Amino acid sequence: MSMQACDFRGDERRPPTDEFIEIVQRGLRGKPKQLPSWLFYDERGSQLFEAICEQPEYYLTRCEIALMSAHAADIANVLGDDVRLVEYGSGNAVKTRMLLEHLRTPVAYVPVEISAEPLRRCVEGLTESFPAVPVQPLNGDFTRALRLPIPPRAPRRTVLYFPGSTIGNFEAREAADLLRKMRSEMGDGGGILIGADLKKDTATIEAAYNDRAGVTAEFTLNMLVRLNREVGSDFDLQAFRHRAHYNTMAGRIETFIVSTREQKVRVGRQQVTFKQDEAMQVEYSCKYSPADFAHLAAKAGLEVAQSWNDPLDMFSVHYLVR
Ligand code: AVJ
Repeated sequence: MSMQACDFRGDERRPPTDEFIEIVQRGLRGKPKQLPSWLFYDERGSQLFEAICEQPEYYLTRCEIALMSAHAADIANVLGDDVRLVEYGSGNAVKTRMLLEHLRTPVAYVPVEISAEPLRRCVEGLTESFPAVPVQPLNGDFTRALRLPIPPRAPRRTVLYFPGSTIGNFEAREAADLLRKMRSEMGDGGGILIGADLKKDTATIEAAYNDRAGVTAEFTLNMLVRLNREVGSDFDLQAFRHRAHYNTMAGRIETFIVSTREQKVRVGRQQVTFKQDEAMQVEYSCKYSPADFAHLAAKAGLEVAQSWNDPLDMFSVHYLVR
């Protein structure tokens, strides 16, 4: 696996077939049409996401790793002794390893991952590198209430680690709901260590979601490949294209699949009509100033105890407490 592999890999992040078709059809009846972002992450999509992380324009992963290189020791100090580290999404490792290397006496590492195979690989890799740290994998959906395994000894605190700015994929309401759920899981003395991409100039952000090699475009259009295979649809891949633009007012990248002509598509037993240039919304990636993030945290009853930026001030990591 690549050095800059990523956090968000859920090829099983989908409901069983009937419900799957129903969700897709409902999204396509919406105005505007819409498809859920978890559709990205089938096996091919997860590979493409890893390739995105290696594109020169996609600064997020590189900068978060640079941030951890610069500050992991300080972060570990703030988290303190006897931490139980619960990660949302099983880390490929790079950033998690940097943290574990500096935590003095971790009680346990609990990767929460919906997809069994990446979870298994994570456990295997981490156990090999950190034989002294008990790994307690949890195969499940981190957006739902978690039942954390009983730790091998009493932790001083439970810290939920949510890197990658994946929080940015949730709309404001859902993001606050997810943080509120995390707040209850971490308990009274606990905390949340969370990555958040910073607001910056539009050109830099838009380039990250429109790489020259076209990997992000392929990642986006892979959704249609997946629908053709799994739902039984006949999207013509030549007649749709990727579009990602930064909405300055909302502070987020908005990704669309755009129909290049007027056309009809069969989706299951349904017939869906597209106008020329009609856009289907497929993903938001929110960007946060430090004040934005503090505001989001406050909505969930949390405060920012400390923040760190990478050396180029592109990406941030916040430590949230009650
Ligand atoms: C893994 C969700 C953080 O939003 O930047 C990358 C996913 N989408 N390029 C992001 C993504 C298009 C990524 N996250």
